[in-house]
Amino acid sequence: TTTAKKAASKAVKKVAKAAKGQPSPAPGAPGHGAASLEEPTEPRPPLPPKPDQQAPRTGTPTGAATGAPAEAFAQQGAWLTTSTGTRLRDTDHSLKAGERGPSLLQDHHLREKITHFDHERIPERVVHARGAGAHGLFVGYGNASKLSTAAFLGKDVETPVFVRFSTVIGSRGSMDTARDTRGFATKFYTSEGVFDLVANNMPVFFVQDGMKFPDVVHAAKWHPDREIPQAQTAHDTFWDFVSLHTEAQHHTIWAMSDRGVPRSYRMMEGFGVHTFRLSGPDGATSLVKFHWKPRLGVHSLTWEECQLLGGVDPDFHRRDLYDAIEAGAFPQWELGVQVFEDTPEQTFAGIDLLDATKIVPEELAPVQPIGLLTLGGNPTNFFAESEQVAYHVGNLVPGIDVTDDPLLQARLFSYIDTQLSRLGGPNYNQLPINRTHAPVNDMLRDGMHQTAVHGGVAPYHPNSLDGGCPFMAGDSENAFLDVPTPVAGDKVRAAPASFDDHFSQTRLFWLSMTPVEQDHIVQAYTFELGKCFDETIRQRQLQCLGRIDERLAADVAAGLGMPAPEAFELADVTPSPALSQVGGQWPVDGRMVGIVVDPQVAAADVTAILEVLQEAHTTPLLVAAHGGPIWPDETLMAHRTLLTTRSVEFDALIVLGLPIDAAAVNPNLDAKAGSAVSAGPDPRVVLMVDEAMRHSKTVALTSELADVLGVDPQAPGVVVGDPSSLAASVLEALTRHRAWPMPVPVPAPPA
Ligand code: HDE
Repeated sequence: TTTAKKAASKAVKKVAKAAKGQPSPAPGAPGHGAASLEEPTEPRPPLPPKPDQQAPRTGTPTGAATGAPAEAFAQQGAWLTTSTGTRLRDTDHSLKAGERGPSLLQDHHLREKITHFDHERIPERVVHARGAGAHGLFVGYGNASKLSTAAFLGKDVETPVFVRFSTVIGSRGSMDTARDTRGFATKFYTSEGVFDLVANNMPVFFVQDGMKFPDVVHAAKWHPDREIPQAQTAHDTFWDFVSLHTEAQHHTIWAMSDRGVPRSYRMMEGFGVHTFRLSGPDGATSLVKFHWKPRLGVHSLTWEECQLLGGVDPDFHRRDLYDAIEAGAFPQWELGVQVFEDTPEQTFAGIDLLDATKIVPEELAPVQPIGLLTLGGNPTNFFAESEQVAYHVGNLVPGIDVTDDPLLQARLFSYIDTQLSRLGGPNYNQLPINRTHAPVNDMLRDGMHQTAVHGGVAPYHPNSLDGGCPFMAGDSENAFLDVPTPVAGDKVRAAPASFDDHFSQTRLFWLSMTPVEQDHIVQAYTFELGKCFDETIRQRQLQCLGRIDERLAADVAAGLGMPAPEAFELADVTPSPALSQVGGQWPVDGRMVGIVVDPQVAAADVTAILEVLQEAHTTPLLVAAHGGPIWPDETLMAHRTLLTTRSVEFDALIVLGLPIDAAAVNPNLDAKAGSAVSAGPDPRVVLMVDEAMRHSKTVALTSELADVLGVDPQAPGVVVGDPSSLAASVLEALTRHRAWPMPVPVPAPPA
């Protein structure tokens, strides 16, 4: 009736008014999602917008707005509409000629829905397709203000950022734990415009000249005929290229080292790779290399973990980053610089600063911290933020300029060019995630996906019709400065002689590794070359290894069952211990601890362990025989079961009980174990412990369980004790990441 309708409408308004300004409930919280199993069909007052109906977040966790008119994008109200706001009464059926008849061409809702869906995907990035982003805040220490006028480096200046981590080779859906270089790109929304530091987790690059970038990428990506292998360099074309184009050997040894298999994005260093030029308030310039240093230290997975995770949890790094941020274990990095005098030679200690295949050892030029980055917010929408973010090495701010590094020069062209096919036109800087927080007054107009409505009639300079606006800024208005540098020489396609040394720093890296890291490098080369079919390619790469180190070449040759290469004259280099990631003690925030329990374990012991671990900002997960409550009269629930987890998910294991999955036992497992139920522990528990130990993780357990599982209490990483003491021991051990050294068998060279 009309009265009922009026009453309903009044109620709607009242609720809407009360709800205005209220944050909508978080996913999983009461009020969010289904309260009953039935689909809600009763008309009801509009609720506050669901998260996916809210305006895309155009600000950052710090609350800084990007300037996007949020309301213009808002999704509002309780009723389904077309994209043009007309309310709809049905979205389940096409408009048909009769219930069993054909669909009608006039069905505008069907066409809109399907057409939009048909175009939901955009081309993936040509490299770095697979990635994950997060919002954060950068705070300057102020000590770089004498080197650079960049405002965001000022003391206590807070700058919102968006960081995207990535792998390089795989497609968007490939596994996170591939052996690969990782991208570490940061967009600083500074008061003076956007500054992008588009970095990697390795300080050197495969090629010295951008001209060679398509070559190395074509070689590293899948074979063009079968599009395999995905996300890996373990195949002929990659090794064909790097063994011929030997400037790639330095980056290759980094990729074969533990740096190629990070434990977490949170535990990686970042490197700007190129040398940049800073200009200070007095006009003085200096050359710098940028470094990100993670507060949690640099840590890696083992290769076997990577391979298992590729199946068990292909999203391992993405999940790790998201979960750590949700849990409040905000990852942090210090930004640092190595500073060099801006001399005409642009060298330091004989190292060519324009050669992106060279590092400057930290022992020669210490990394000086200049600010702190904290990642404190997950994206609201993966596509709108992590996918649409567009980095560009040419997004610079006053006080930071580029150098003549020929790799960087090509990147200056590539990063905006690639967005044209990826984001569909030249207006991608208007996308919310790319918008600067500084006022924009450009004269760029029109084009695909133009969302601004520009006023005025004179988008040209000079003009009188707009009163001459916009005006050119000078030094006093903080205009960007292309630092004037002298240029001379003939126009040539050539590289300087200093670019010819491809092996001395490669050897330096090898010699800087501890034995366990060297063993991992040997294993990695052996694995990758073992996947190459062409004998010549393997031989050629063995020769390259011989030019790095005799033992390296001999051990890999032995693993391949091939003769070691002849002896080469080796460079005399001083190792840089700073390159090793073994040693030291680090915070344990966000580490995963698996706790294996059964109903015979005292629930109070488990609760006590959980408290200690949670207080230390680690994430303990209970592994039990089945889902749901573990003890009939306790609220503690299993987080994982023997079916849903594997040791590789955890940094450490605490084994308190022996769950037996009596009901669900897989017949194959049964057959293998000769009835898992009656003949001792479930083979999956045995496997978990065995794997964790093989990966040099801490395994903590009671002495009775050590007996039952046949675990040697003296083995590296094994902690035996009362349940009450185990959590503290695990936390202490985790500060060192693993119980190195782990014995990695190296096959004896053939006689
Ligand atoms: Fe990139 N690179 N790159 N690169 N790069 C891209 O830009 C390119 C290089 C790096 O999370 C592309 O938007 C050339 C070095 C990262 O969105 C493309 C050359 C370093 C990311 C491109 C290099 C990087 C990219 C593909 C040699 C470390 C991901 C999609 C001259 C310092 C950014 C895109 C993100 C992405 C070109 C070399 C890092 C095609 C031509 C050296 C972290 O423009």
